[in-house]
Amino acid sequence: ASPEAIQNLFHHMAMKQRAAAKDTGARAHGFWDKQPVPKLAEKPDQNEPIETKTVADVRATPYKLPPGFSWSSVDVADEKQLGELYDLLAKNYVEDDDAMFRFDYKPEFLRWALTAPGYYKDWMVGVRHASTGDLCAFISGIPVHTHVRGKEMSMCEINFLCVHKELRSKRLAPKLIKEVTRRVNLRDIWQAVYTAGVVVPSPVADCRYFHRTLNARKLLEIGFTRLGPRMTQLRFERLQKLAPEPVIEGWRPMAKHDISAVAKLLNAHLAKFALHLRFSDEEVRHWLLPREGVVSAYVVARPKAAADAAAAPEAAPAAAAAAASSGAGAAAAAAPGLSATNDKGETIVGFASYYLLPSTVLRHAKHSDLKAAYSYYNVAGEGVDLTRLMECSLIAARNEGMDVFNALHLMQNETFFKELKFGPGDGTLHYYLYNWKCAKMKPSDVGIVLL
Ligand code: MYA
Repeated sequence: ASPEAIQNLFHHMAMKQRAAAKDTGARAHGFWDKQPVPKLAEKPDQNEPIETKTVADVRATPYKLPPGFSWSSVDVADEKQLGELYDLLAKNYVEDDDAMFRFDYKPEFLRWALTAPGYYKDWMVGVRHASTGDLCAFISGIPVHTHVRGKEMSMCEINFLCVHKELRSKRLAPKLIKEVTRRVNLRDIWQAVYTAGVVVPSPVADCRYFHRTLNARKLLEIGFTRLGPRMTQLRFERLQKLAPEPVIEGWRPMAKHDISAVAKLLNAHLAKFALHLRFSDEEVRHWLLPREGVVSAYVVARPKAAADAAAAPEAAPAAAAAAASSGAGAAAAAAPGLSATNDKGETIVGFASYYLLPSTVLRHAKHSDLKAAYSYYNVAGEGVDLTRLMECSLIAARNEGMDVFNALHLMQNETFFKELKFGPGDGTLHYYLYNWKCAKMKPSDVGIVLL
């Protein structure tokens, strides 16, 4: 059967999608209309900031909160405060439209997501009830190096905007956004990148979620997936079967001695996309070295002698030189054969990673969680086929007990969806830039995956 024929209805949950009503620009946005972001109807073709200010222009004191609330930077290195943040998000963060699932970012995951190299405590903006001290709202920023259509900038990556359910629709979210903006601006940073399921002015790209079933029975039981017409559970399970172990020779978990090779490979690869981050070795160590239950990462390593034999004599130096540089030109030149040597002299020709983010299954008699792996960064280098690389990731995620593997329709992901039996979800994730105006991008121009 073709993937279309087996197309089961994906009831998802690209969860960042609440109230994604069609927004054509007609709706008034009391807050966003006054922010330095492009209007919804605009079709910009520049590549520049919308407003330019200096630190001296920035308000020195925090914005005023309604009576009874106070600002409180959340110290995620402190177990107690990390636990408070976990509780707020576990009960109040993103749900799907039908309130069947809610993201369950675990404390270890939150610590990883928020203690990025060079992070600032004051960019972890919390709001507490003054009387009880309870954390009731949050937004975070972390520093990143971002490239937008050839311009590199220090930016802030915004995530985890959350207001307690009892405090919704009171315009607390704009307060949080303004306060985090102020704190970011005080460090002389004027742009931000963020994603959301809702449409506000104005997405730079729109990326659909795709899903690959790993545990068919469970996904059917919890209502994440429904069988299409003429499909039985048995047939569905059979169609989703994967090999017992990864199928690429040299596939193994990424280790410390791979960090600099992975950084070279990844930066050379990402330079192909109009929107991407640049990773230092320290950032690769933080974001991509495997952490149990948080992020999994694998390399395809060739022993030194085998790598020499496999590479065409004249191609090897060019590929190595290109991989050693992260410039855009280098990536283009290196496209057919990226590789980099690790600290043990092995040649790294492939890299794959996914993060582990469960959701709580709400009001279900049998199941309490949905274990999901999310495709993160992947590079198919010299002699490695991206589809086979991703097949290995699916197998590894299934072997780690995941129920589903999710991937956005960005970078080159579309090329493997069909063969690997991913199906489209019903959610779209919108990418945004704050205080930047540039031409809208296709999903395949996007090279950033946020957590
Ligand atoms: S996306 C995840 C967002 N979180 C959730 O969906 C969790 C569940 N929901 C909630 O906790 C609340 O509903 C939230 C809104 C907190 C989302 N992105 O206070 P309100 C606008 C941008 O009365 P509430 C993520 O984390 C809305 O259009 N704007 O609403 C990335 C309206 O403005 P306008 C949003 O429901 C976040 C106003 O807020 C979003 O009580 C990136 C209503 O405020 C949204 N997801 O609370 C944030 N949701 O009238 C931007 C609502 O104009 C960062 N709104 O339409 C910008 C860069 C800042 C740094 C810049 C540095 C240079």
